[in-house]
Amino acid sequence: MTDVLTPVLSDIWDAEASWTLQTYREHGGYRALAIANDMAPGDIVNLVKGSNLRGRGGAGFPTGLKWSFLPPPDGGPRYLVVNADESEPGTCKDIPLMMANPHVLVEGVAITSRAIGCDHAFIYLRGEVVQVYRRLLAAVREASDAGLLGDLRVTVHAGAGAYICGEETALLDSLEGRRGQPRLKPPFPAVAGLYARPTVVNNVESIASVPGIVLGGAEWFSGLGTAKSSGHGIFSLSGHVERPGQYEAPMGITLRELLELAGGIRRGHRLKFWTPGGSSTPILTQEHLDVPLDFDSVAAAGSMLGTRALQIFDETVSVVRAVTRWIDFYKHESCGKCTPCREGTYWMQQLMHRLEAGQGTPEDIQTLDDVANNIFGRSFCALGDAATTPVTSGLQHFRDEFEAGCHTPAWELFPPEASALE
Ligand code: L3W
Ligand code: SF4
Repeated sequence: MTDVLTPVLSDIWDAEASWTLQTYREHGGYRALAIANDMAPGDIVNLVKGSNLRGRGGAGFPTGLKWSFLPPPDGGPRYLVVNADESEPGTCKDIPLMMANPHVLVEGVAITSRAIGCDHAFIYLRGEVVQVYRRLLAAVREASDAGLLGDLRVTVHAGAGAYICGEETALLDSLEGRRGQPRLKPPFPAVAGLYARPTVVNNVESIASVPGIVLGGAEWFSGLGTAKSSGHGIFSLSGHVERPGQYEAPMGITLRELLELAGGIRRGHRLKFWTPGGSSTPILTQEHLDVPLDFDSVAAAGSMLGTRALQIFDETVSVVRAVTRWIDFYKHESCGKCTPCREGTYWMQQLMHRLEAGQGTPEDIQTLDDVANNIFGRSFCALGDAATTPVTSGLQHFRDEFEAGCHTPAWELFPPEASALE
């Protein structure tokens, strides 16, 4: 089964001092940059376009296409901003990647900056992960001192820990020193981004995939995975599995295969529900074990691939309790800019807490469904839509547990000690 793994981004994670320039270079690091430095910028863009790399931050937008949306150079600045604000519940791929091998990201930043003609790149990191901040700063300094970055300036910026700052335009506002709230799109950042200048915003894993594409070629990368979801990706498994962690594998691998790698569901238990890409992606169940984890197949199964954050829950977990915790999160993280999300997440939270306590009514379930459906499609940014998915997908697959919440508290139906993670 281990031959399914494709360690490209994670190839040196187990090496001693894997985060240092020396170790990275011993494993071929910065060879891709040397190749890219001899290429015309347009050829690098075409290479990434030809690889069919799709954004690894959740939306899956084609990376090379995004780069090609930048208007022609006009003599003014243009920026690369790496979205390292990893905050989606269950998502734990970018932070381990930056901790274990920050240089692959720095090399990707240098290549991408050359491709898009930028001389100042930013890495926007969530503020809580201070150890990653230090590691990135050290890696940028090492690369710069070794003369690898030329005239490129790389700024590592630590945010203040708001989920909304992972939304690309809120991130840009935050980077400019304002309160992080989404901007109206269009104009997209490619046209008017940081300081209203053309800006490419890409996820950490997308940019870190670029050196491998330069070395392996577009054909190699597009030959991995599926026709419409090329390459390899990091799948993070958490929750009730024997060996939670990050597994790098071709796109299109199934949860059944990943569970085999991760030692299966914890002993003596069985799969109840899971998320393919964090709490923003509708939950799936046992019947979806063989759905290929690529953008289209997961969408056809009624969910989204998202960030490949596979949160695994066994039969001891109350769906009502899990949904309540997620709604608490979205209510807390709603930036408050638009009414459907600001007010709707508050109402969903009230209703979920009533149901969790066994004090709900059948009308509450109807109201919950109505509120979710009135947030969806009427919110200013994707957070509002995302907040509804735990509720609507929970009701779709486990309505009986919501109905039970009209008379029995979740902690009686599912005693907390049975569902504890060891
Ligand atoms: C120029 C056009 N650029 C689209 C660009 C756009 C953006 C990218 C994708 O949300 C999802 C969300 C979360 N000209 C363009 C254009 N672009 N049309 O393409 O855009 P979009 O709007 O499809 O998505 P988004 O706003 O980036 C991301 C979901 O991911 N998600 C969240 C994950 C959270 C993390 C984290 O914590 N790190 O990633 C999980 O599922 O719900 O649907 O760059 O500018 N005509
Ligand atoms: Fe803010 Fe929520 Fe509206 Fe997005 S949907 S702008 S997070 S209030």
